[in-house]
Amino acid sequence: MKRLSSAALADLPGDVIRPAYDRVAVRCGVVHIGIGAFHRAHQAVFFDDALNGGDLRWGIVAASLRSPAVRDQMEPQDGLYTMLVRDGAAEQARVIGAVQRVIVAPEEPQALIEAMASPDTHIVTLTITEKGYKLDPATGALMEEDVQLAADILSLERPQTAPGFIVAALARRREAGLPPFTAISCDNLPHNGARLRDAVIALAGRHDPGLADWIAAEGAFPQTMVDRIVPATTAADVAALSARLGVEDRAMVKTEPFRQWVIEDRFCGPRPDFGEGVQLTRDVAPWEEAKLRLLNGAHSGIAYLGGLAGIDHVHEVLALPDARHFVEALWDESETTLSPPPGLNVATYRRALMARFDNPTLAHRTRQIAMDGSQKLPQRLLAPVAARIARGQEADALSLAVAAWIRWQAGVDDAGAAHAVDDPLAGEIAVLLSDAKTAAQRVDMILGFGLVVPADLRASKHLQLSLVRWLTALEERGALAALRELRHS
Ligand code: CS2
Repeated sequence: MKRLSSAALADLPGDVIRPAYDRVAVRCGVVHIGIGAFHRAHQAVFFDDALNGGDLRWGIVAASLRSPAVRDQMEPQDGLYTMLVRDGAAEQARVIGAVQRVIVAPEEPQALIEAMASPDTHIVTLTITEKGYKLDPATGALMEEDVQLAADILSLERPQTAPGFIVAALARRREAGLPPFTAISCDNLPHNGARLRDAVIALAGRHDPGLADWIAAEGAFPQTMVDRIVPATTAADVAALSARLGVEDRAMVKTEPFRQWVIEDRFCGPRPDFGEGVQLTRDVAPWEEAKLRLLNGAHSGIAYLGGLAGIDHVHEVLALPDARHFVEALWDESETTLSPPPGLNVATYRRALMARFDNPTLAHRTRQIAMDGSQKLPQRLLAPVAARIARGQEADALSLAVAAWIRWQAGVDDAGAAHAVDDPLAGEIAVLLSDAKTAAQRVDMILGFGLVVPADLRASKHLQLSLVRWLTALEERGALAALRELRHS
């Protein structure tokens, strides 16, 4: 079957939305690092909106820091891909034209630096996942023991990390007398802008203190909250869309109607006139905290409990007898730790979230969300636990979610089926747990693990008891029984 391409656009079925602008006239004002499905269904769509609105400065040069897979999918398609928005029976297909070029950074590091150093580039966005920032979670200092970062500390000839590429490109811009670009982290991390700024300035300082000062004075690293559920595309999704389009689209993404991007209004250069779905604000933190603790916190709980029960998708977990109660109980606890921004009605938000989780056509896999738990747990679950414990409140539902993550580390579900623990710290955690003989010992080992658990939680007797209770329930009776016990406790 022929591939989706510029030439194929005219022959697509009439109900497929396609770029309303001349792609040849587009300039690339954006470089994106980490082009996965989330970028293609989120930031790229907002820039595509700007292009559709007639401002042709906002094309994207995108980069993968590791694998050539996305480049190999998109290059034969002239950078085009379909975004399929699914909601129950309704499905809308839109071809996104914003991505003009994809660079595989290890193959062409200079091409990526040049794109970022181009006078056309005003914004660099990043989705490099929680583990891409290379900062020690406990101290906030550069993770010098990280092999790739260590290489970038020695030399920026061929950078390997996102902060390395940014520093190399900013050095070029400074030499050329250009202003810095605005660097926007789009990862689900608290204070994501500050983390990126810290990593970039610390790394720049290792190479050239003058450069670090210039970045600190002239650069901008707005904080953001990003939200859109984007499940990984499956081969069946590609086959179904190909049948509908009459051409094959190997770079398609599927997502929900909802989309939100809250951006701190701190740019050091031009930005598009963002439209629907984007909010510019002075203070992103309360938005981010609410989203991380309500949406992502529930997601992680659903992923581990559902995964242990052998259930593949989020909407199927919610069909279990006691799962909705668990989610509501977790939200009841987390909600008390928030300072919601004006404009966020938490009750309405919770109802909308439950409906989003229920969307059956998304088929969001519990395994996908279970990935990288060690990087996700602190901001999603442990922070609200700490806030409640500090006030002498219990955190039963949150503790059950944390215990389910501990149980997940064993690599087998309740039926004895094996799963891989996909996590950068999986090896260290496995070693840590290997000597523990009882649930209580496992909890103690995890509570003492400073890379995940903050110091102020370590001494909490209350948390320790609660985790032991839930881990024992999970190990002895399984996730479904634990959910039932939470409901009746
Ligand atoms: C999910 C998120 O995989 C995960 O960890 O919780 O990707 C979630 O779908 C997004 O943050 C929604 O905006």
